[in-house]
Amino acid sequence: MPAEPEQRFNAMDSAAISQLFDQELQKAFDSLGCFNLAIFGKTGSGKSTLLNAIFTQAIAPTGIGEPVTKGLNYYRHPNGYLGIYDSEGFETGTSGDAILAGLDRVLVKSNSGSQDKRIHAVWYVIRWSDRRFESAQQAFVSAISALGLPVIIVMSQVPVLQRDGLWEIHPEARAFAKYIESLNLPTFGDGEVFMTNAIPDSFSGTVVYGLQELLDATYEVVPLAAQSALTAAQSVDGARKKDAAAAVIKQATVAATGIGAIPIPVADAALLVPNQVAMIARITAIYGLPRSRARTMSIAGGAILTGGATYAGRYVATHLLRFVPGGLVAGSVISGTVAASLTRAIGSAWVKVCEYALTLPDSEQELYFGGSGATEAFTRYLKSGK
Ligand SMILES: Nc1nc2c(ncn2[C@@H]2O[C@H](COP(=O)(O)OP(=O)(O)OP(=O)(O)O)[C@@H](O)[C@H]2O)c(=O)[nH]1
Ligand SMILES: [Mg+2]
Repeated sequence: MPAEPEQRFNAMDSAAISQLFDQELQKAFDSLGCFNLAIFGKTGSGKSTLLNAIFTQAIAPTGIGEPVTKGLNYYRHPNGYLGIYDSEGFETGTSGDAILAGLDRVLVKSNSGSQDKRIHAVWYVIRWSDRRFESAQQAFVSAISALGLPVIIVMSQVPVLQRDGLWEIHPEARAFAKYIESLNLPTFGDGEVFMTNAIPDSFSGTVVYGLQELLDATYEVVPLAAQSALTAAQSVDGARKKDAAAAVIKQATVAATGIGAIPIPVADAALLVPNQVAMIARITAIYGLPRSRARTMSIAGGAILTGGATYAGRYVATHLLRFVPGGLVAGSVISGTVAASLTRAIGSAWVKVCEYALTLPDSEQELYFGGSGATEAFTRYLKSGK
């Protein structure tokens, strides 16, 4: 009797689980949709650097961009959830006019069907050390707003120190931001300027600053439908990913309760597996882990779920049956509860695996999921969570 869950589970082998995981991961990425950001600012203002600091994996800085108009390219992240309209080497004036015309065409197209390239937010980047915000730049910002696009003004490369736990922003950067704000441009927060520094500098002691605030402002202008994609794409706000993952786990837990309510004497781990596979695929997508590595992910996912389900079977066999010896009805009621708590445990353990993977450089992520690292960590988290 105690061996039964494992035997039933074996009917769905690791290869089948891997395949299912592949499909579910694809589905999970697809259902996130795409968040599209347009980023403008003079050449060297720090646009690419800012993008790299805020989003999970770098968008290729050169090459594969799709030209929208002269000076404006569209890049789609390989995971599909992030699109960037980048105005590389952009200056105002003639090229500004060309870009506005290009933007207008993008808007017309996305209003007439092609939703997945719709622009959700615009960042206009001003390098603080330029100390100038020309009238042509102001006119450009106003013109984008007039197209109906939400613009957020970002000041980049701002020197910020941290002394005794307090932020110290370069007073001249502050003064420059105040000046820009006094123009009351028709942008987010009535011309509010978001001061940022995207990379730390050990020589001057400058620290990373303002990325969370910029991201929060961006969430405020982005429609609900594109927020899940933004949550997956960004790497600054771990709490947003955690919340989104918690919602997925909750859904899967409810589903597991239903599956477990079928009057069988022992919670059948194999019956829970498809639901759990879908759950970990959706969590994986929320963490923005590379779809390009879906194959290794899929193998890891198979191994992990085999481990998780076997563990689940053993848990049921050794713990549950001791308390409810044989009782069909009582057993089925409890098996629903157990199915739910096992699913929750698997989801929470997988969140920890993803959180850790996100701290690794891209090349090591591959090793982590391809080797035994993720499987071992998952089993460890699963055991410690119980
Ligand atoms: N210290 C510091 N340096 C930065 C920051 N942002 C950009 N830089 C530096 O400024 C230079 C230009 O940054 P990019 O991100 O390439 O600028 P860009 O706006 O993408 O320029 P184009 O692609 O030519 O339009 C690089 O050498 C960066 O390392 C920042 O926040 N802090
Ligand atoms: Mg660039």
